[in-house]
Amino acid sequence: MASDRSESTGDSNGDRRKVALITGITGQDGSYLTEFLLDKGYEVHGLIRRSSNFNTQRVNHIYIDPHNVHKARMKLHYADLTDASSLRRWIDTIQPDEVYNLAAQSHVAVSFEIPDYTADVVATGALRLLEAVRSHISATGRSNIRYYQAGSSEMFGSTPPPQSEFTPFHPRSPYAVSKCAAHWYTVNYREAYGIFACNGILFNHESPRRGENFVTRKITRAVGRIKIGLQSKLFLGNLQASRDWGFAGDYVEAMWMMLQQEKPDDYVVATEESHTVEEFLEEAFGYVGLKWSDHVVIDKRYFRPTEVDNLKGDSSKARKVLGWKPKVGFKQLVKMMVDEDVELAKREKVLVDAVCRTCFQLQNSCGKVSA
Ligand code: NDP
Ligand code: GDR
Repeated sequence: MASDRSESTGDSNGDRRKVALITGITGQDGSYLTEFLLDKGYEVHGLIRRSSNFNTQRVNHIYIDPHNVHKARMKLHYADLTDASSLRRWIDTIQPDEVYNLAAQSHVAVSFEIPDYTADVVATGALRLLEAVRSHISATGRSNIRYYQAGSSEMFGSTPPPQSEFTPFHPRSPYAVSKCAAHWYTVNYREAYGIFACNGILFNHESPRRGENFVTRKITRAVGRIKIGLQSKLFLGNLQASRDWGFAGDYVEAMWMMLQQEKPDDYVVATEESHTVEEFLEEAFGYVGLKWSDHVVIDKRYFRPTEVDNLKGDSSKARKVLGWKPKVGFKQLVKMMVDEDVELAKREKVLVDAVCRTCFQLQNSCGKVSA
């Protein structure tokens, strides 16, 4: 399945292609980052974990059969952040220039249900990957390898906004505590071994590819289905939490920019604008002419044992040093997600109608037989 480094064909002028290794390639950010790096001419290797169903839906559209060696620049390999040997093996085989650690059990509420597993993947998983990079450098002398750690605004937790690189962490969930550990492992490997390792402290970023159990996508999926008549109610938890929501496509560019600097460092990436969940509801339902209060039902099940009330980033360092800024604003983001989810609901409706028609015909023919 894997190609080794000697197969990296390089571009037409003979320069060797840059090689990136991405954990979490099947997730929202992994898919956007892969598109971004392929556009830049990289060869991209993604680590995927085994699942009983295919989990590559977000990257299927860019996948080319690896037997087509001249065209296939994205390659997938089985590994897991809980399996240190698989991480070291792929780093040795692929010999990447850049490693992006995006894999995580990334759902905050779920982390209260499976804290031990969350810590194993998010905290110790990052340590395993850093250690694989360190031992690979030590064995090969390839010291120019660069590492990106997907940090989160959840690390700030209950510390009031605006949150910047100087804001103290006060994590409020097993997920956030684990991300803090991963953050400090990254800093430690940079200081102890001189590894080019960066922490991106990214605020919430969304897209039509967002997992369906995160609040923005849960809302836009419901808006689409309610509009098309497939659903009437939407069950939610705390509507007063405030988040700094940006577009995932913009944020993966910041990840790459961090690894192109002369020196490794940590950066906050945010839109610097914050909205409550209720404001998101207002915007999303309002956009298709619906009233959110006619459909939303509060369900205690979705409240968390400890909540993060208010996140709003100060990304002035990223804007100044990296030259990064977001291109998609709040209203545009909501519109983009609702538009896609209305289309998705329409396609669902066609299927539902077809199934209903078949059932109706079957019932009729069964009726005739039994009559
Ligand atoms: P997703 O939940 O969409 O994707 C997570 C990815 O991690 C998936 O590819 C998943 O695989 C993979 N994964 C999960 N467990 C393991 C494991 N044990 N071994 C290997 N791979 C695993 O997350 P996002 O794309 O939204 O986020 C990317 C990263 O950025 C995450 O680390 C997240 O915590 C962090 N982050 C995200 C923010 C956001 O707003 N989106 C903000 C700040 C940080 P599978 O597809 O099989 O489930
Ligand atoms: P978050 O995102 O916890 O910020 O983590 P999520 O969309 O899950 O929650 C945002 C806020 O909405 C409130 N909420 C609900 N949340 C969900 N999921 N489902 C509901 O029904 C619901 N009702 C209200 C939550 O309480 C919360 O306040 C995301 C993840 O991508 C992390 O991996 C990432 O690190 C952070 O963003 C930055």
